Order: sequence, then C-alpha cells, then structure tokens
Amino acid sequence: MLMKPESIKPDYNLYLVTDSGMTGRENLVRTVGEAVKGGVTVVQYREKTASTAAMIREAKAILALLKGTPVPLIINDRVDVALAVGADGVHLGHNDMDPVTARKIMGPDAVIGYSVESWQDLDDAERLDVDYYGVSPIFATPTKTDTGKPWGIEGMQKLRGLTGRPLVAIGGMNTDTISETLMAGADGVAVVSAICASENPLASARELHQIVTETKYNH
Ligand code: TZP
Ligand code: MG
Repeated sequence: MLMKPESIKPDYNLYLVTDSGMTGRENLVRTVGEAVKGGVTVVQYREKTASTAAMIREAKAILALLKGTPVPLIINDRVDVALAVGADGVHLGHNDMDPVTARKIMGPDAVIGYSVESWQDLDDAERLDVDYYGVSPIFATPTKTDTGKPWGIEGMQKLRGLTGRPLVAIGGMNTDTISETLMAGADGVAVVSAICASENPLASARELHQIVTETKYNH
C-alpha cells in the first residue's frame, strides 16, 4: 500500500458532514464557510436528493471557499462528482463503489474514507487501501435512522484496539458526547446537526473545535 506524504494527510479532528435539508439549499455553502471559520478541519459534501448538475455546482462552490485553507473536500458516495470538481476524496460505504475501483479511478493521493458499521465491515476494510474509517453510528441519531446497531463508547474502545487507522466517529456527536468519544480512541468526530441545524454555525463549530482540542491535547 502506498503511504501518503504527511502533507496531504487530513486532520480529522472536527469533520463536518453537510445536510442541505437542515441548512436549506440556499444557505448550504454559507454554512460551510462559517463552519470552516469556526474551525472544522474536513468538509464532506453529502447530498442525497439534488441532481448531479446541482451537486457539481454546489461542490464547486464549496471547493472555491476551501481554496487556500488546509481543509479537504470529501464527496459522499459519488466518485464521478469528486472527479468532476477536483475534490480531495470520497467517502464510501459497503453499498457504494468498492474502494479498490475507487482507488484505481482516483489515484494514490485521493483520500478514501470507508464506513464501518459492523465487525464484518472492519474485517473487509482492513484489507483495503483506504485512509480512514467512519465509525457509524456511535449513538442513535434522528439525522440518520437506517443505521446498524450503535457502537457506543465501548465499541469505539474495541475498534481502537483492533486498528491503527484513523477513526472518525459519527452519529450523535455534540458538545456533550465528543470528549468521551475522543477519550475512547476516536481520532476525530463528524457532525451533521450540531453545525447544520445550528442557528449560529460559526459559534457551534468554534465551541466543538475547542472541546476537541482541549480533550486531545490538554489531557
Ligand atoms: N452516518 C451515520 S450517523 C449519520 C451519518 C451521516 C448522521 C449523523 O448526524 P448527527 O446529526 O451528527 O447525529
Ligand atoms: Mg454511502
């Protein structure tokens, strides 16, 4: 497996996953901009309803605002959209394009994330050339209800003992839960509603980022 140079390894600390249903389509790009100002370290564009044309337009607008920052843009599910806009990578689950094919298409420098929803997913993923795992879900969340059994804090601890790959926790991550999740071994936390449904995405991102850095570096 090719190792990426340090310079293109993302900082997974605070990972924003977009939801246009929460922000409103017209506020999506602005919300991402505020979240980046507030300290998010990765942006995943996750869009399940828009047309491909609209996705490409929106992803391009997000990429434009990330230009000049170290924050990478990851596209959920859609390798074609990632390539079309020149995004940094894709996030895939076991029903999406397989990571071997995605790697072939996107090349060695692309960031490929893989959702780990079960022990079987972990087993499969360990054999694959992927860059990080989305540990999904940590807690049950109204944002996504068609999930497997939540891993909980104990599941995160067990996963941490089994893999050296970066673990990004998703599902129910908010100001009350991120500390214990990081202390259980997560490298970063991914949030949807904690930022996309916030009245003040900048302030929410800032608060989450502060908790992440205090937990990871001052403990
Ligand atoms: N995948 C697993 S849980 C989830 C996704 C996209 C939603 C997480 O949303 P929230 O609002 O941060 O709990
Ligand atoms: Mg998917």
